[in-house]
Amino acid sequence: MNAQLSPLPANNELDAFWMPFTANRQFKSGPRLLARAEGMHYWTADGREIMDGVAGLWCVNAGHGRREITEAVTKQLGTMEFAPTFQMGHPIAFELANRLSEIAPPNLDRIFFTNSGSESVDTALKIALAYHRAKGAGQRTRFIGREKGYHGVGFGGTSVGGMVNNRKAFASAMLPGVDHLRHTLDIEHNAFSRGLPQWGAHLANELERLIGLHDASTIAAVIVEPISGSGGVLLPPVGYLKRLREICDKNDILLIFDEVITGFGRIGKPFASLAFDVTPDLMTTAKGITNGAIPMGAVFAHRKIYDACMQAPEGSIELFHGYTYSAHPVACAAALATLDIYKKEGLLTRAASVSPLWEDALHALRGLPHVIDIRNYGLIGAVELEPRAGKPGARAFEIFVKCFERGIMVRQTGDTIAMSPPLIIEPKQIAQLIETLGEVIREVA
Ligand code: PXG
Repeated sequence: MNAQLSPLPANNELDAFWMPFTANRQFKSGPRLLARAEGMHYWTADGREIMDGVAGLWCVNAGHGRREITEAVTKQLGTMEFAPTFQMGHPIAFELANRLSEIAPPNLDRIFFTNSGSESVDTALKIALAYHRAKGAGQRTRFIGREKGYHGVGFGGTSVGGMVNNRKAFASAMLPGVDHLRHTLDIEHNAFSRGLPQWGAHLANELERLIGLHDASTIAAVIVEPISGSGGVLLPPVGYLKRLREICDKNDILLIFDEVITGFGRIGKPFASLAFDVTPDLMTTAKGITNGAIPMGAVFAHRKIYDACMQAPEGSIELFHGYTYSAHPVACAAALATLDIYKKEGLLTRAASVSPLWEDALHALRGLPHVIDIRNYGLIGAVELEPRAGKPGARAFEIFVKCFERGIMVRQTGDTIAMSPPLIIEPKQIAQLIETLGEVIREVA
C-alpha cells in the first residue's frame, strides 16, 4: 500500500482550514495527513501504514472501515437522507433509542439525541435544570464540575470543565455559579497503580465541603467523567464514585457521568457506570455510538427525570431544547449497524479480557527515562513523563511526533501520552504499539 492515495495539498493550500485544538502554524509547516483507514490502521497520504493507538479520537471502537456501517449509511441515504424530529418522527430513531435502552445502566432508558459530546453535555446540564424546575426546585441552578475535567467546548461544558487552557480565554463568559471538586490525580500516593488506585476515595468528601459552602438547595448537578480522558487519563480511586453518589443522593443533587470516552465498551462493560456499579442520573455519550463514522451523541436520562418533565400540561412542549439533526436518520442507521457489530463481536465486553495483557505491556515501560507514572484501566492507558524544565508538554509532544514517524498514532495531552486503541486490537498489535512507544521514549531525551 505505497501508492499515493490522494493528491497532497501544496503548503500554501493549508491555510483555509483553521484546525481545531491544533498548533496550526506548526502543523502546517510539517503536516501529518491521513488518507485511508482499515481495521487497526491508517495510511498516510504518502502511503505509510500507521497503527491506530487511539481509535481515531477515542471513537472508532470497532476498528476502521466497517463495511456493515458503510452499507447501512448508504442504504439510509438512498431511502431518506433527512427527516425532522421536531413534532415529527421516523422509525429508526425509536428503534435506536430502544436498542440503547437495552444496554443502558438501570433505569437510564430515556434517550435524547445530539450530534456530539459537547452537545450531549450542554443538553444534560439543561435537562438537570429543567428537572429541578419541574419538581418545584428552580433555585437549584449551580453545577459542580472537577479540576482537569473535560466536557467538550460548549459554554456549559467549558464552564464545568477544569482544563485551564480551555477556559482562560473565555473566563468572562463562563456560566455563573459553577464550582469544582479537586481532581483525583496523586502521583505521590498512587504512581504505577495497576487499575484503580487504592488511595483517594476521601477526595469525594470535598463535595460535602462545597455543599456546606453553597447549600444543597442551590445545586442542580455534579458532573464528572468516571475516568477523565483528555485531562490525562485520571482514574477514580476505589470507592470514590460510590461516595459521590451517596452524597448526591443525600442532598437531592443529580449526578451526571460524562461517558463520551468511557462509553461503548472502552473499559470492558458497555458503560463505566456498569463497570464501577454506580448509576448516575444522567449519562452523556457520543463517539463510539456510531464508531465515529457519522457524528452523533446521546444523553441517557433516568426515567424519574423524564417522568418529572412529562408533568407539563398536555399538548405543551416539555423541553424547549433540541437540534435540527437530533436523531438524524443517517446517524441512526450508522449507530444501529455499530450496535450490531458490538453485539456480534462481543466488543462491549472484550476490553475486560484484553486488559490484563494491556496492563502488563504498559507497565513494562516502567523504569524508562523520564517515566514518572503509568495508568491503565480497560483499554485505556497513559504514560506520564516528567516535564522538561520550563517547557511543559514539549517532551510528550516530541514523543507523539516521533511515534507517528515510526508508524503508531498516540495522543499527547500535557506531558501525558494517552492510548485507547480500537477494541479489536490483537495481542501482537498491543506488543507492537507499546514496544514502539518504549523505543521512542528511550530515544527522546
Ligand atoms: N466529554 C468528554 C468526556 C470528552 O472526552 C467531549 C465531552 C466532547 O465531545 P465532542 O464530540 O464535542 O468533541 C469529549 C471529547 C483527546 C480528545 O484525546 C478528547 C476528546 C475530544 C478531542 C480530543 O484529548 N473528547
